[in-house]
Amino acid sequence: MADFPEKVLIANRGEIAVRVMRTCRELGIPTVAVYSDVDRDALHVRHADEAYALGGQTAAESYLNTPAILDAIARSGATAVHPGYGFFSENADFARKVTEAGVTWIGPPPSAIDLMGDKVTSRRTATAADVAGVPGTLDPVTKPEEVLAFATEHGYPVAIKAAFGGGGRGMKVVRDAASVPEAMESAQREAQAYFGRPEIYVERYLERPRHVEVQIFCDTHGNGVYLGERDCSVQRRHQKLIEESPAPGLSEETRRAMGEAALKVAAACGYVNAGTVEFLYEDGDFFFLEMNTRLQVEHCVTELVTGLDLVEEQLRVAAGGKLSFTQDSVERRGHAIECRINAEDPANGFRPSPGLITKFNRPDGFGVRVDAGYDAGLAVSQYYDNLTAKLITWGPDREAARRRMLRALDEFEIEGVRTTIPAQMVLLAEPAFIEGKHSTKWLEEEVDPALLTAAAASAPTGAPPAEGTAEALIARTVPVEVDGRRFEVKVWLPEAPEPLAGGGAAPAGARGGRSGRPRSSAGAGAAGSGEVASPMQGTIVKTLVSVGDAVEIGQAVVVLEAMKMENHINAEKAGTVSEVRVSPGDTVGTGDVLVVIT
Ligand code: MV4
Repeated sequence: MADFPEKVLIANRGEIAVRVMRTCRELGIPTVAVYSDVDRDALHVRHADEAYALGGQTAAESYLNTPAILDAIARSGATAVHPGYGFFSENADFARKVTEAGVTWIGPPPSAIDLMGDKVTSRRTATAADVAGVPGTLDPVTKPEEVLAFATEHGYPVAIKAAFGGGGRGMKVVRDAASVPEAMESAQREAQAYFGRPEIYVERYLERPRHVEVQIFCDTHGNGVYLGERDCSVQRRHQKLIEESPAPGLSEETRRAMGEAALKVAAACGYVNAGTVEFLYEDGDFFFLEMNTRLQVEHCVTELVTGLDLVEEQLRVAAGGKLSFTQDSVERRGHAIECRINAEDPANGFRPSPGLITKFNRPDGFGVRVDAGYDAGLAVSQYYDNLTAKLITWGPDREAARRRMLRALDEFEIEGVRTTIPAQMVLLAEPAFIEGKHSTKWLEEEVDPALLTAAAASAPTGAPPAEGTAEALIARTVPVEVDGRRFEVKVWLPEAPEPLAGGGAAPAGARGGRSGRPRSSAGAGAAGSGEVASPMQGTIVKTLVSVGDAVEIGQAVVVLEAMKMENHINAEKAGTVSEVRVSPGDTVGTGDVLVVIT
């Protein structure tokens, strides 16, 4: 058996396609790119030895076009397919089609993808393997009495979740018995609307959990190894912004227990290749959440800490080889942090900021890695996700990696699109992050949104300030303290603000903070407006209200898809829906009125 596949087709785009090609090149393996019409000049096409057009613009027309990709595999003579993450990476049917064509799938067995892709079967699999999820029901609940009985036993708050859902959508937190019936009904309604199945189940609700996940690797010879954990608690709307390894404050004992639990889950689903087992971690306890059956975006922090090339290992294992390391030989050294540099505007609720990149100067230097999917002269399209690059720093300890990240973020110059960089610089300098005390609630509920707005509004973009940012802005130099050292930072603030540092001014664009804050802050949708306008160009996925419905402030009324992200567009005032002007499938532009509330 050969050590590695002979020729690899990468069924993906952007930074992950480039990343896989780099390892292939180092190993002398020829690579094949596929690309959509929009991606004719994309970076991943330039890095490949050969490239095949898929046609189309949208993901469905291109990177999710099974016949076109199978055709490119056949025409190129590729002997293996790497799916990257997203797109087909967790699609068992596609994996089967590749295998049936006599081509190696660089990923887990389709049966493991199926088992772990379903929340109910994955929870059952973990439980059977003696790995506990958050205490909860394994079977769906239908009557309020079942939830009440559970709450009596375990206490409030409890979480009601969609059985066939994911990503936290449709999750309801219930804090007292009186709220149970209504919360159940609403959870069932949302589960039906989002996932087409109304089944719900109940769990104890953890107030401030951290998201800690374990990287595992299994070969076809029965070897399984865990490669340490990553803390991915800095996220908003389930989009991670900063990841790191090791997780701050985790004891060696917990790390080992979590690693062993992750391997039990992997063994229980017959896992092969790279995978990630996610846990919620709170007060020293950890609970199984789900398993991701792919190489993840944040795999790089594990690479920097272990010194192992996970893609090389994927290629080796896919070719039938044995893992090149054992549990005892894995060494972890120092600390790594990753920032996802997204084309998003932190001053406007992190809304997508597609467009032409006019300047792209990457940071450099010791301990700095950039995995970019774009360069100057390339456009970030609304059709794909908005990750432009990953910036990863390594240091001998967390503080060194953190300072290096701040330095590297400061060096990174991107113009033409707005990016998450200013927000990440603010977050990395926040005391809660420095002390490692942050949780999954931190960014959305505890960080002062005015800090993010002000920092982002001051960032150079080479583009005019986005519509809907705070109106009358004036330049101002404010002191910011980082590790007890003062820096003067130039920011744009609304006229007559309070001082920024400490208390934090609240520019006009930033509303009361907290997770439920309205997202549509475009000019037209002034505070309390009954006209719910689209904050961006996109496609209507669902309407969540009908004429005559009563709505509350902050209640989602429409689901809009833009750049592969689903965005909930919320009501800015309470009232009754008098018009719903859109239906699923409609394309809307920025400022279009979607729903009218009177
Ligand atoms: C929870 C929870 C607290 N308690 N379940 C959100 C995504 C979904 N896969 C699971 N999620 C959560 N489930 C209980 N019983 C808090 C979250 C949660 C979360 C989890 C992981 C990463 C980020 C999160 C952000 C908000 C809420």
